Order: sequence, then C-alpha cells, then structure tokens
Amino acid sequence: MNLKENIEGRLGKAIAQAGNEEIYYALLGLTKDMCKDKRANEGNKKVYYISAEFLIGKLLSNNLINLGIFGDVKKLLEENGRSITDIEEVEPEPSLGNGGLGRLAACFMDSIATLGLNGAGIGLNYHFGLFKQVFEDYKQKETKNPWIEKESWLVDAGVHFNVQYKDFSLSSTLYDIDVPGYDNGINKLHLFDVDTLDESIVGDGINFDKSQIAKNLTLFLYPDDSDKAGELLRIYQQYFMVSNGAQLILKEVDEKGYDVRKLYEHVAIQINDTHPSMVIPELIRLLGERGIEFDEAADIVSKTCAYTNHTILAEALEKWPVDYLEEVVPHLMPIIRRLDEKVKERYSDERLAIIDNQNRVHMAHMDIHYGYSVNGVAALHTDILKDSELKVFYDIYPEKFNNKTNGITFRRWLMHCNTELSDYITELIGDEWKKDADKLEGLLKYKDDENVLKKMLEIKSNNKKVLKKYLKDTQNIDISEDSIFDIQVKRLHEYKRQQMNALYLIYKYKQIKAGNLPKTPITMVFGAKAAPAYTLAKDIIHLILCMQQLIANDAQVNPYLKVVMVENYNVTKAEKLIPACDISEQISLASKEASGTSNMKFMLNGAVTLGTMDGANVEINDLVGSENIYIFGKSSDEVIKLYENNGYCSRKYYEDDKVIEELVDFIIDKKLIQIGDPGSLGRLYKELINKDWFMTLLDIKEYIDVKEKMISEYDDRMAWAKKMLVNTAKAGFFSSDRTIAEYNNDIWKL
Ligand code: 26V
Repeated sequence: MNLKENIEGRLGKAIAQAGNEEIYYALLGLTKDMCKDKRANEGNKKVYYISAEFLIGKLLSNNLINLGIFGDVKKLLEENGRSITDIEEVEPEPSLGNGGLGRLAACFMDSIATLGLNGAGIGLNYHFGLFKQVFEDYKQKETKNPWIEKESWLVDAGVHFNVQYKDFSLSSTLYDIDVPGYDNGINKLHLFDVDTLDESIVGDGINFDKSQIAKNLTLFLYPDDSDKAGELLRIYQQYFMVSNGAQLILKEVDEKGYDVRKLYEHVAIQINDTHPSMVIPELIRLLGERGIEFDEAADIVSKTCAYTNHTILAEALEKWPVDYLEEVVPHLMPIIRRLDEKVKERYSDERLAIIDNQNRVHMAHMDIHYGYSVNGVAALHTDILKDSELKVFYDIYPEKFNNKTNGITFRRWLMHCNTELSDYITELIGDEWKKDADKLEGLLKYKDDENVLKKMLEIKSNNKKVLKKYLKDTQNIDISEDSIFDIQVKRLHEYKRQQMNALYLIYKYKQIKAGNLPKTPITMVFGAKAAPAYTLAKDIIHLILCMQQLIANDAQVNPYLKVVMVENYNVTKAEKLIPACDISEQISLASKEASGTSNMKFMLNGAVTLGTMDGANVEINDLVGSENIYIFGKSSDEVIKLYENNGYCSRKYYEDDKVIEELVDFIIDKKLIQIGDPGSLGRLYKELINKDWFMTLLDIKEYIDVKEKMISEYDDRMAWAKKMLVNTAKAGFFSSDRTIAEYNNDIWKL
C-alpha cells in the first residue's frame, strides 16, 4: 500500500493542505479498512470477557502501532508539516470505565488479540460515559461526556436481540470495535446499545429521569446508585448486558454447529467482578428453553463461567435485594432460588448462602458456587480472599481459587506514551522486549553505566517539559521541569488515602512557611474523579483545590512547592502524566487495594514507588528490592487485626501527637476557610478526628518521614537514575501479555 496515496485519496487533497480533523477522519477510515482486511483470531474455543467497563482510551495511535504502521504515518505527517500529536487531539476519549477495573479490561483486550487468542469483549455502549469532571468554586461538578460522533470506531454489526423485563421488552443493536493484536489477528469488542435511547432526556449536568428505562438504559455508566431508582437502573443495565451477551454467545455456538450440551468445550466466560453475574441464571434459562433439564444446564454453565474478584471492600460487593430482582427480572428469580436451594441442601453454613436471611442475593456467592474458577488480582489480594474474606468458600472449593496478578499493555503504556524511552531501550537491548517483556531485564547490565543513566534522566526531563507545556495549555498552570514530580492519580476513595497525601502537602507548606526550604522544589500532582454521591471524596477534592489556590497565591511558598489537581483525569491525561513522574504515590491502607495498575505503569516509565505493602506493590517490592522502592506503613495483617478488634481510634492519634493535630487543624484554618466552603472542610476535619475509617492517621507520621527521605535522596541524581533503570528493567512481569497467558493456561485453556 502506498500510504501517502491512500490517505490523500481519502482526503481528496494533499496532506499539507488538509486540516487536523480531516486527517484524523482519513486515518480512522484507513485503520478501520485495514482491520477489515486482516485475519481474525480463531480457534475451537473462545473466551468472552464480560465487563460493565472497558476504559479503552483513544484508539488511533494504538491501533496504528498494533497494525505496524505508526512509524510510517508519523513520518509521513512530519514530512508534510503535520504532527501525530495534533491529530490525536481530535479524537474524543470515551469514558466507559471508572478506573483500574475498566482499564484492566482494555489492556486485556489488547493482550488477548496480541497473543492471537480467540476472544471477544462484551459490554455496553454508554453514550455519555461516566461523566466529565469540571472544577467550579474549587469543587467537582459533573457533566455528560458525549464521545460518539457520526464517524467513530463503532461499527454497526447488524445484530439485534430482544431483552425481556417484567412488563416490557427492549431491543438492542450490537456495535463492534475492532481490536487489532500487535503483529497479530483481530478480535472484537462488542458493545450493546438499546434502540429506544433518547439522549434529550438528560438535563442539567448528569440528571435524567431514572424511571424511563427504555430511554435511559445506555446513557451513562453506573448512574448514581445512591437511591433505589439508581440501583434498579443498574440491575436493568446489567441484565441488558448479560442477556444480549448470552444470546450472542449461543448464536455463535449455533453458527459453528457446536453442541450446546458441550458449551464448555467451546466457550469460556470470564465474569469481570460481579456486575455480569446474572449471566449464570440467564444462560441456565436459555439452555432450559432449548430443552435442557435444570441440573444439567446448571452443570454446563458451571463449567463455562469463571469469576474474577477485584475488591474486598464489603460495600463494593453487590448484594441485590430479592424484591429488586423480582421487579426487574422476575423470570430469573426461580432459577436463582433453585441455585440457592441446591447450595443449602449441601451446606448448612449461612455464610455460604446465595440468598441470605435478609433476602438479599449475594452475586459473588453465586459466581463462586456456579463457576469453575475464582481469582484475585494480585498475590496478596488472593491470599486475603483465601484466608479471610472468602475463607468459607476456599475451605469447600480450594481447587477453584487461583491468583492472576494484573498487568498492563506495554504498547500503550510505554511504546505509545513514552516513545523516547521506548526507542532508547530498543537502541540498548534490541526490540525483542516488545513481544517478550521479560527481556527488559537486559537493561540491568547498564545500571552502572553513567552515560545510560544520564540519558535516562534526560528523557525524564524531556517528558516533564511536555507535561509542563500541556498543563500550561490546558489549565494555565506553570510548573518547572526542574522540580520533583510527585504524582497520585486514581479514583478518589478514602482507602486510597489521597487525604493523607493532602496532609503531607499541608506539612510541607507549613515547613516552608517556617523557613525550612526543600533543596529541590516539589510539584505535587493529583488527578481523581469522585463518585457523584460520595460526599467525603468530594470534600477531599475540595481540600486539595483550596490548597492549590492558597499556594498559588503565596509568593513565599510557590517557588518551592506547587500543587496541581488535574481536571477530568482520564487515560489521555495518564499518558502524559506517567512518563513525567518521579515519585509514584501508591499509599492505600494495606489490605484494601486489590492490586492497583497505575503502580505498574509508573514503574515501567521509570518512576520510583512510594507505597504501602498493599496489592501489587508487594510484588513490585519483591522484584526491585528494598533499595529501589520506598515502603512505609502498617502491614495488611496488622490492619486486618485492627478492624477485627476495633483497635483503631483516630482521635487518639490526633490528641497524642502535636504534629498530627496541627496538620488536621489546618483543614479548618481561616486561610482555607476564606477560600473554600467551611461546611465541606469542616465535615472532612470532623471525619478525620471522629471516624477515619481508612486509618489515615495510623500511617501519616511514617509516611511523612519516608517521603522526606525519598525527596532528599532524589538529589543524588546518579543513584536515583539507577533506581529508575532498575524499575523499568524489572517491570516485564507486569505485562498484561503475561497475565493473559496465565489466564489462558490455567482458566480458559483455549
Ligand atoms: C466499587 C465501589 C462501588 C460502590 C461503593 C464504593 C466502591 C469502592 C470500590 C469499588 C471497586 C470495584 C472494583 C474495582 O474497581 N476494583 C479495582 O480493580 C482493579 C483491577 O483489578 C485493581 O487494580 C484495583 O486495585 C481495584 O480497586
């Protein structure tokens, strides 16, 4: 193919004469056509990854990389006075996920295709995504995030199903997004949409009538579930996803001529958290319609479905009231009741029940009894599931439990977002690492090579300059590439402890005010969306934005300390922030972060982790060794004990320690009250003293000490560069290609 002719043919003019938008649409068309012409990954057995979230990010550059023409396109654009980064700007980013769970699903799609595995994703086509975050009066406001344009990656597959609810049914259309593997065949991401959707019912912000299911079903991801109407809508959405998914799977099985009684020989269904759990009773129901007896149907489904757990937080484990399910999907309830009876015939332990004595359906329990695999997402997380959270299940089904430590796709999270480092690595060790990430260890032989280390620092500095310009252009904030970039980006949740980082910020501010100046200036970056109904999370955002304002206007402090809360943190912004980072903040309360995946992205890009022994941080620590990571805080065992014995009292930490008291008091200092909302700041202040459920004050002192040590050690630039190099070199384990190979070997067996 002559690339130039092809693109100019689509444009109807010379590239040099075309606008960025025109070029984007020409490249979109080219990419879609190339995917059409490429071979699909095939096989006798297929995995369906069902997930309520696929946080795919922008697709153009990644697809070009995987199709092997990114370099040529970039060069051609440059020869014609254009830049691929400007073209990338044109593409809207869909927000089809909250955070790690959704991004993991997207990385998995990339790796499944790259390994040439026969697989597909199944999810929903939310027109307005999660929400777009805007800051107003130092607070988060939510607006809709439309992303579907006349021409987009979505392809109408011409497939339609009916989904039956209690008193009505809805019809669907399937839209596909091609997922090209890196130097391999094509898979599909299937996103179902409701035909009767009415975008015009969305009023101000993200408000709409939650009772008009036919019109609202695929407007938003996880609409506010703080009230009953919101929870019901979530059940409507989940059933729409799994009923369409199950119908699609059986249609494909029929087309191949397979025997549905042997479904498990041809199909594996991975249930991503409990959101798709209703696929189990739905498949049993559909097999029943085909004349298969209940017990056999349940057996077939049990050999087909596998469940991944992504959290131990009790409030995040779905338990739907029987009444709600009766109201939405009454035809599933007899099936769920029979599944529950079968469990109760075998086991008398209440804790194993699917339907508990408060008439709630425990979705995870259904998955564990009627699935053949249960996995956690990092070694520590799986151990906690086995030893405590799901111990009663592990005791009866030890063979079902396994660990699959999360991973990330290196195509997006290094080759695309950090081209300079990626190219330099290739220059040093060749390009085998792109298909075999463990080969990155080849970098270790340069760990004492001054020239290599200097180059690593230079690349980091260049990435900082790119971020600096981006923040200036988008938020009109000035930062210096000569400062330490300390970054915490992830969903806002108390267990992730952004509030602890904010207390450090107060600490540093007070230190500078008192004349203790840091040798190297510090730029603290936050990025986080809070769930619309999660008041305390929004209070934490408010505190950070108020601090940002306070420091920006303080000429005594801001040469040494800057705070940036990035608006609407998303995949695109992550791709700019991560390559520029020095200190990767992974500071969750031990035992609470199932894995984390930004920790892996930062490490790969040469940031050094400041973290607790939680989630995959434990594995990072084992890989890089204690001289290349900064660890602090109580262990997961200690934290679990504190919860068991009610052993933590935040007020005691506050009253017994002068430093802690001063930091917490500053939240309601008049300097902040003048900027912000006293109600919001006061609420956070009281919460920290009276409850602090996720134990901020437990680890704050050690956090400050270790962070101070880290900052002082940053100044030994060569020693720091060595840590950077070791982190990149040891990141190979966290390639999602490794994770997916394990899923396939142990669970799917394609
Ligand atoms: C959900 C909810 C729902 C309502 C109340 C509060 C709450 C808190 C947490 C969650 C998390 C749901 C599951 C999830 O997103 N887990 C994330 O999965 C990632 C991929 O495995 C993993 O890296 C993160 O550690 C884990 O939090």
